[in-house]
Amino acid sequence: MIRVWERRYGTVQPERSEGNQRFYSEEDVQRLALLKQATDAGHPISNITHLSVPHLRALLSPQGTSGDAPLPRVQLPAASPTRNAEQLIEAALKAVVGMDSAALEKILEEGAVTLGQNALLLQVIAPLVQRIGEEWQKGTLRIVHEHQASAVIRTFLGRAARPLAMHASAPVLVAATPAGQLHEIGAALVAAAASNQGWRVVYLGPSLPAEEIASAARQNGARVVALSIVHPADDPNLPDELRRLRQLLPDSVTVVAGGRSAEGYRDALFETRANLCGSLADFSSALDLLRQGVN
Ligand code: B12
Repeated sequence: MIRVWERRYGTVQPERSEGNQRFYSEEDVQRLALLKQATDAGHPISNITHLSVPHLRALLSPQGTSGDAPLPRVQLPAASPTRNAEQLIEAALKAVVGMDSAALEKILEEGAVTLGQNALLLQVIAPLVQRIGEEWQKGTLRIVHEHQASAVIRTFLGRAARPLAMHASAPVLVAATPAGQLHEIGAALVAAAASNQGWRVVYLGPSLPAEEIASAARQNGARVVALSIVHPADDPNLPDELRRLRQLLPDSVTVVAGGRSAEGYRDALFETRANLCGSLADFSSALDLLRQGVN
């Protein structure tokens, strides 16, 4: 138990050690128990690890202090100024140019905290991917920069699409790109956006044949299949894939398609009763309507 606590609350020096055995004093054990109570009560661990047993007791007393043990002043780190979406994008681009994956990840995490997940997707990640594409086209960024950035963004979105506490009756959305569509970030973006809105997301990744998408949708009782179509805009096989998918899906499943090249398949999408969705914001509104049973 001490080992588990130590991992969370910092190392406690054992009173004595014999071989692999470590012995802790009564006070060490009390201190760890008090640290746990204090973190359970909402005190950040970084603010309290240095406190002694009497100070921790004082902190946990109903008055928050006790007469005989004045609490030492805790030096809180100075609050750093909040960066807006544009500043985060600029910082993220610097991290991409510097091939600094850790910094890019930190910037995305910062945005999730300061802007919220949904705004992060719409105002930072989507425009950032767009900018990376433009810089790549201009030759300012190389393929390696783009690959590395895509990997970080893809992993981050994968985490964002994982539900924290999902209601058992949450509607299910399957996200994928159809066969031949290798760009994955659009699908990962819609997966994260749907998850933020309380949908249970089954993320399949890129380039899936219609049979596989339909089978995943059936197995999970999906209400929506979201398809991202980014490149190319003129694949002669894709209309057939869309038709086949419609045939294999139950009528109750709505197909929503988006991405910069979805427009290129407008006729096949119309024929298969799929909804063409221009932006992530429209997608969010569409999901709300679908959840209310409006098709
Ligand atoms: C990352 C990337 C790659 C990566 C993909 C990695 C991965 N794991 O996905 C790699 C390196 C593999 C790659 C390869 C190529 N790529 Co590329 N790539 C990109 C980049 C930078 C991002 C792509 C992306 O995921 N976009 C998806 C989303 C984020 O953008 P979007 O389509 O505009 O979608 C928006 C909305 O529509 C919505 N959305 C997206 N999907 C969906 C789905 C639903 C249901 C809804 C509601 C909404 C929605 O979300 C987005 C945010 O607003 C783009 C640049 C760009 N601006 O997109 C180029 C880009 C798509 N690539 C391009 C090209 C040319 C290629 C290559 C041909 C390059 C080459 N010479 O090899 C190959 C093609 C590979 C292939 N066979 O398909 C061109 C395509 C040009 C065109 N006319 O179509 C682009 C636009 C770059 C450019 N400016 O030239 N690419």
